[in-house]
Amino acid sequence: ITEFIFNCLPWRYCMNSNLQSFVNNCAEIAKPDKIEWITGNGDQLESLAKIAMSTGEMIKLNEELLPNCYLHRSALNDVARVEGRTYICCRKEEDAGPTNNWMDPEKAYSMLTGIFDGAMKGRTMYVIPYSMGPIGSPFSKIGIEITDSIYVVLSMNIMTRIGDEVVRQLGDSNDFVRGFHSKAELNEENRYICHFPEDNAIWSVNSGYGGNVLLGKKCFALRIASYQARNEGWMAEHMLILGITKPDGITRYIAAAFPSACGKTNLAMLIPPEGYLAKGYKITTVGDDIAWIRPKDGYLYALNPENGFFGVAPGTNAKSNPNALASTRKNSIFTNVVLNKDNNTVWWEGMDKNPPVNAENWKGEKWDYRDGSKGAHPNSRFTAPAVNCPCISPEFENPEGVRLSAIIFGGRRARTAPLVYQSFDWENGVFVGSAMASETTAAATGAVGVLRRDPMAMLPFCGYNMGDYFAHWLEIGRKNKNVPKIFNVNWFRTDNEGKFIWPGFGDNIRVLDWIIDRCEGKADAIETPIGYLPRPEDINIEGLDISQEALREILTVDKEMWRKEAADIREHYKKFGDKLPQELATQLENLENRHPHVL
Ligand code: GTP
Ligand code: SPV
Ligand code: MN
Repeated sequence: ITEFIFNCLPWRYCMNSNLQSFVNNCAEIAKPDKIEWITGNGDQLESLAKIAMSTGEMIKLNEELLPNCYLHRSALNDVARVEGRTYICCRKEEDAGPTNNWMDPEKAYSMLTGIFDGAMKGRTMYVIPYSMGPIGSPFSKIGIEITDSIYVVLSMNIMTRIGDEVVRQLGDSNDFVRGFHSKAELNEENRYICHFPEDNAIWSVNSGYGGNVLLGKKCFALRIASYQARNEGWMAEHMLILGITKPDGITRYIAAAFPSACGKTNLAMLIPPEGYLAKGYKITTVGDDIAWIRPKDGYLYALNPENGFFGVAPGTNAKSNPNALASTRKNSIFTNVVLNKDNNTVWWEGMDKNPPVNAENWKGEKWDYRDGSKGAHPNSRFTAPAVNCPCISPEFENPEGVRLSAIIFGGRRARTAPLVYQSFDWENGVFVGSAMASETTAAATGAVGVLRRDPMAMLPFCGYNMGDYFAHWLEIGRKNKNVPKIFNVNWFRTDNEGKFIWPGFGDNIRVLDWIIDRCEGKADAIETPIGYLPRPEDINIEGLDISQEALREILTVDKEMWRKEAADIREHYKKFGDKLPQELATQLENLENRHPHVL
């Protein structure tokens, strides 16, 4: 009987008046024909998938080869995050800071209400209760996403924990993030991704694409959560979390912040090369994109708030990332990849050397790879449940998170940044993170390959003034005695022909190995103006096809380049004005002063 009561909508309305008025308000504005509560029940999700198949929103794939998998194609003008149309709407413009688009909340609500007005006419409005983090964990937080997209419902089911259990957990609390999404007409001109950190609210309209519409991900778990985290004394970061087990059988945990499409999923699921496997090394995945980090007893503990992976498809293959590929073999959704018409499976560039002959490209057009065009969109993605991942960590569901030994920053830099270096201390590490730069990728609309400063890989995701965010990082270090050591890596140094010098992928464990040894005082390093670097002989290259010379090259700190780099950081820092913490200004001066003497 309780089950029966629970499954009827009015009961849920009654149970929480805050929820009730939120849902009613959204319905009044968007005017859907129907409201459907997402219970998380398998039959309900299946029937939604059927509807999506009948409208062409989802294409069912080969049930034997890819059980319960679907292909989705987004609108042609809607294939990535839109940073230019993403806003932080807080009362004071200064609180959004120099790196965010800002809009006055009143103005934003009134403009958006106009765009949302009647946007769901003729459609069903779905109400998705979801939890970021294991349901009931003291670290977890609850969101409600309202949407008119079945793709969003099915994707949220993979990416988060959804349904009745979340509503039970919420009880009569008002502590939930209000997400209001409508694909509306998918009109680019009226596309807005607006965040109201002071109201715990997100309004997203006229997009149907991943990071713009799966509101638990970047919108909540980074932009809103970073704001909450600062107020509550923790951190929400764009970081993978991995466990590295060494031959001694002990697992250490590392979190790493790389900008979008710069290698988080790949590093999180790394398979060590033969020699390392034989010695007993193992990598386990706690998370591939987002880390919620809390101080406890002077240490930092990291939890992955997500329940699945929204990973970059191109380049994922049985050699580069077999764990990611395996994760996508059932209960997954593919977006904007190639459809193999012969066997109703999917393909993307870099999957294997046999592109399908009878195929449709990401746009759904007949596609012949021999004409030289790309079949999958460069930002095509898979949405796969974390439980599918062969190397998922036994700590994945640990409600307390895992204790971090190291934090790594990194980016795509053809030159300048060496393969790896260790910061002198936490403060210097915060400086390194604040000055991070990386070449842009297809994960966001706009030019690709342009070098830009992307502090802590959070440039598009920090929900408040980035100067205050730096100060928050510094404070975490001051207040906690046993914070992780901070490192910087760059897998993307190129030679004169533009080829990557470092083999990357599984071989990145050679660098992680040095990092852990440094944390434990077991590895040597040389002091340079930018931090501690390994000598070439400190990196194990056994079984690797790289010359000592090449290794030496990617482990050098070039004086001229770093002089330019320091000048560029000074420029970058200017935009923060008096919000730039004094400690970081001093760090920059120290770098400039160390140069003429040491190099
Ligand atoms: P988001 O999901 O957008 O946050 O991306 P991500 O940081 O998880 O990046 P991902 O691991 O999906 O990698 C993106 C691209 O970088 C893919 O095309 C990979 O093939 C490439 N890549 C990842 N690791 C390496 C590496 O070690 N070396 C090189 N050369 N390329 C890499
Ligand atoms: C990223 O761009 O960093 C992603 C993909 O992880 S999205 O969810 O679209 O933000
Ligand atoms: Mn990401």
